[in-house]
Amino acid sequence: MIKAVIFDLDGVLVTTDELHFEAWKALAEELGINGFTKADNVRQRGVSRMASLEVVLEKTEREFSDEEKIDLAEKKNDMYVKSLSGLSKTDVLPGVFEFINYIKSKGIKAAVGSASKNTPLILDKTELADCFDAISCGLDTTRSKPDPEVFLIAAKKLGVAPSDCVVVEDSDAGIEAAKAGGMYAIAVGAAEYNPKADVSVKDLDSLYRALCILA
Ligand code: B16
Ligand code: MG
Repeated sequence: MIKAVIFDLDGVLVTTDELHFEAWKALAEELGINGFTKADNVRQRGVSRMASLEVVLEKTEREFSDEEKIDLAEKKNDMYVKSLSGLSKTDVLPGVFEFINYIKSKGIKAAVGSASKNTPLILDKTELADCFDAISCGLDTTRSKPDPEVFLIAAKKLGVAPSDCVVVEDSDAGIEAAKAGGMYAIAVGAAEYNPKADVSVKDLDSLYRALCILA
């Protein structure tokens, strides 16, 4: 029986996926890489900041030391955090508040399971923080999706067995992580049609509307 829904953050709850793309593109351009595209950015979804940097660096012959890579990742994060300054409740994706209220009315718990170390800041700015019973993010983990760690920590914080959890994800790495953790997986957005997902929908708004018709 489903007792909890664990939501990914960027691209599922909030439009910050677009801001990640803009910041990585700006960093790529500073490095003389002009061909950084949305297709490259799809591969950065759900994976850690350092793994995302590698997707950018694949596009240049230049070699970087570990220290230089840390500096580059920090530079991108500074640009990204600056771009979050105007973030507000209006950046929450359609259907999110409604869907969370719906599951809560059924006694189902809600948690966040995100790779992002900026999760607390984003939840605060978008007024989503109080919606969740538990938060698990890049600040809690040592392994990045597709490892299930971030979702298993969320389940543990909720006190719910992994087999009673559903994960909502917009990345292939996240769908893989949910399944590796023994959870159900709902694919949305960029991960829609991922064959490993149990269910695929365009977004949470579509899912919420379908539930309302059936209710
Ligand atoms: P940060 P999610 C992920 O968030 C993003 O999808 C991914 O592109 C990013 O590299 C990762 O967070 C780390 O984010 O640099 O803010 O710590 O989709 O798992 O909510
Ligand atoms: Mg995501």
